[in-house]
Amino acid sequence: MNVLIKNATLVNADTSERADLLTRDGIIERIAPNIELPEDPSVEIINAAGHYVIPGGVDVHTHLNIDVGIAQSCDDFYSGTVSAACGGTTTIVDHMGFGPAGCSLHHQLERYHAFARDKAVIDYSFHGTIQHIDDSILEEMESMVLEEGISSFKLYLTYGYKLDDSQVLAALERLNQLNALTCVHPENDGAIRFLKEKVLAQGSNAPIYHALSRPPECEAEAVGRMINLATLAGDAPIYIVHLSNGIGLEYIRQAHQRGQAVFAETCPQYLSLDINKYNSSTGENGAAEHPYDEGLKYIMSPPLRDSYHQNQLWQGVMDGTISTVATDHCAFTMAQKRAGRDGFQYCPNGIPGVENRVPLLFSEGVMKDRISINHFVELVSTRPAQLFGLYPRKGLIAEGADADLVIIDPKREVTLSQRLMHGRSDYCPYEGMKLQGYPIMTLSRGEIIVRDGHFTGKPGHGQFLHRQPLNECFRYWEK
Ligand code: DUC
Ligand code: ZN
Ligand code: ZN
Repeated sequence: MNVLIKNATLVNADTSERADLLTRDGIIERIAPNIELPEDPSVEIINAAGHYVIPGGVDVHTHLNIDVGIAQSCDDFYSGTVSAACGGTTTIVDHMGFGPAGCSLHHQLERYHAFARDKAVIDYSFHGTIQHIDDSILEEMESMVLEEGISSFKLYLTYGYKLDDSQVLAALERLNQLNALTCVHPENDGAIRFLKEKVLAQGSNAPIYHALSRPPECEAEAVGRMINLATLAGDAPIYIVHLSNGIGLEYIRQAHQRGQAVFAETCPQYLSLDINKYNSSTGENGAAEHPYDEGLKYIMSPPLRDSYHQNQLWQGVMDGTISTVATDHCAFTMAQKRAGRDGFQYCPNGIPGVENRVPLLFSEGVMKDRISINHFVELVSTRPAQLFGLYPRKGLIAEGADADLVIIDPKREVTLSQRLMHGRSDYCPYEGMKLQGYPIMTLSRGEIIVRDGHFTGKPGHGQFLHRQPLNECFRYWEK
């Protein structure tokens, strides 16, 4: 399929331009002020007058097919990528889950290739997952980066496979040598254990105690520690995932003032939902069956914070301290979440969101005048593509780039609801939220895969993306 988009406003991270755009064989072939209608009758003509055309969204934090020990997430690489496409995302980089204790990096990679192949409807890659450190893992990292195209790795400071400081240093040093980006889930494990035991000993197991036993300081301490460890490891660049609080944000700001390459991601849930969700006993649709059910929907780590932190995060987005907005999409059904009726500690952590990111940031960010449309494109597409070795093939509207394009109608009003979503979770965390502007068409490598909220693509269209090592310009911080 080839497409001619007429009368569009093409938006990149640094420019907006009124022009026509022609795709051929999955690539953007031509951009010009007025492209003549081609003789070829197979070219579909789309009039995009009054709409924005942006490079397809790049969500660098999803968890599809993940087994979190107490539950298996409900979205696989088919349902999760259909949902992504319907929300204007055309590339994901999935955080692989943990494999058996002691397994190699390649073990998980092969499992995830098998999960995604034949299922994904948009292009995809994976972050490596570091569950332990030894000589063989450090050795294996090289072939992961150079041969497999996996140029970023995630490590955890909490959960079952947390690394201690010496292991973190070994990982940072090695990944830095290989020009790979280290992503970190920063929460102080010991502090959480202490606080959790305390609330549970008091018999306090309602959803709100999930948040109260993982306060902002637990996350901020781990952010600060990572910043210092990265310096000790020879100025290794780091990427902080799902930043949810203002204290950690301040540490990142200070690191930037020293020129340190610390990149931060936040997520729509931390910008638009707050801690009061855990105390709610009624949802949008009236009384819940059990007093905990509404709060359980929002059990995730780190948890939702209060409005102070929410405002700080918006400030960080607006002033550029935060580089990307991703989702941490980790979807469960209410039946799975209800395990937490016996206590928050039994509720699988995570929420759906891959379909909501682009529209939510457009509406809350651009339409509410917090960020420019170009800055929005930078946050949801260009900067994630650059940091994770996908640019300029992804994250850019230019001749020669992949024709991954999303058309947004700024006049379209949508009230978010589970009924409109395409994933397998049976609730939407943003139920009832009114958005101004919405994606009306998604193209993946020139194929129209979503028209007006209807998925028209096919499983297996998505290709694995062999990613480049970290670009030299991201070895230090420069705005
Ligand atoms: N937190 C994570 O760190 N991963 C998956 C879901 C969640 O809530
Ligand atoms: Zn995490
Ligand atoms: Zn995650």
